[in-house]
Amino acid sequence: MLGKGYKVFGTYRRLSTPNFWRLHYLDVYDKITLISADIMDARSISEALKKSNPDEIYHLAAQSFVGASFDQPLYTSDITGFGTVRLLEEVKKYNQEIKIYQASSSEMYGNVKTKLKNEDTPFHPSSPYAIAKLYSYWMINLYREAYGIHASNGILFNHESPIRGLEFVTRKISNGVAKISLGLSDNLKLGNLEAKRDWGYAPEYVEGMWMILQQKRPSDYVLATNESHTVKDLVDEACRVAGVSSSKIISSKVNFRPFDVLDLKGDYLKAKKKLGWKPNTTFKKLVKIMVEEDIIRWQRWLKGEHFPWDAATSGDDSHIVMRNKTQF
Ligand code: F7E
Repeated sequence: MLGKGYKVFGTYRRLSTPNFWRLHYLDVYDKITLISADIMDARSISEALKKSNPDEIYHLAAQSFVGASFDQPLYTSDITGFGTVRLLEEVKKYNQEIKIYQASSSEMYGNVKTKLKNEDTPFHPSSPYAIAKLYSYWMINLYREAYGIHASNGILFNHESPIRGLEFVTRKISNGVAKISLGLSDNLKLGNLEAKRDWGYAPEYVEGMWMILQQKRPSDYVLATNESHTVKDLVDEACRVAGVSSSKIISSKVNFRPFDVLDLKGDYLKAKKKLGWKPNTTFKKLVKIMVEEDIIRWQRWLKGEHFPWDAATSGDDSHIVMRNKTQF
């Protein structure tokens, strides 16, 4: 957005430990205006609108981890579902000319039988997260039809990059095999290796989000790669790139969800025809980008370098910090 000449405002939730490492990694922290706001708090959304007076809003705020939504279904519904209505209501009051992009999700299709999913495929959500996203999807449709707001859904299939959170399977694997390759860990425990997903490269999907809002008329678009691979395929490719034996990657029942979506493959034909959008990064290239970046990060960290990232200072990997006391 900065590259396109936009003045960018970003909302953030106030935390006792600020978490802006991605903004530093992308070197945009000093180039955007940060506004403290919370999608649970309508007044803070109203204030954010007054402070930024936006032309376009990209609404990605959510409890976005499907696994956690089974443990916290009400919290997920409130943020991922009602949060969108709080935003829509404030936009309706403030300025109905603002264009809104809603981060809808391929998870909304759930275990529907249709192989290749497009904008006309019926939804069959299979998690509290997916149900909350579907609620938002319909609210966007309603505000478009009832109030004429330029509100669009991007139905995005999994989109990944080296700044993906460590709990998601792609990054869990890239970080895990990077550590194994450097002797920092012995194995990696995952869950369901048979699940299939349509994984694409996030920067290309963000370009697609922007394209969606540049259309004269609001509409809903699938962004995907038209390919799906199993988690096992991802493991094998990541291990190949890192030079690690895939026997070190273990499937553990502890990491299975109560209910999982088995196969998600999207059809981006409408986005191609109407937006001129298409994905360029192949599955293998994506895995290579992520694994190589995590290996480089761990190597830099072992040399004592400090740079913006998440792994060594958070969660499962913090014990490695303890082992390498010389780093601190
Ligand atoms: O899981 C399986 C897991 O958590 C992918 C979010 O961005 O994309 C994402 O949702 C698959 C599932 O992503 C582990 O059971 C196996 O079948 O990386 P994930 P997701 O649930 O597909 C959609 C489009 C969104 O909208 C979401 O916000 O991998 N899997 N073993 C595992 N998954 C995790 N996380 N961890 C494992 O150990």
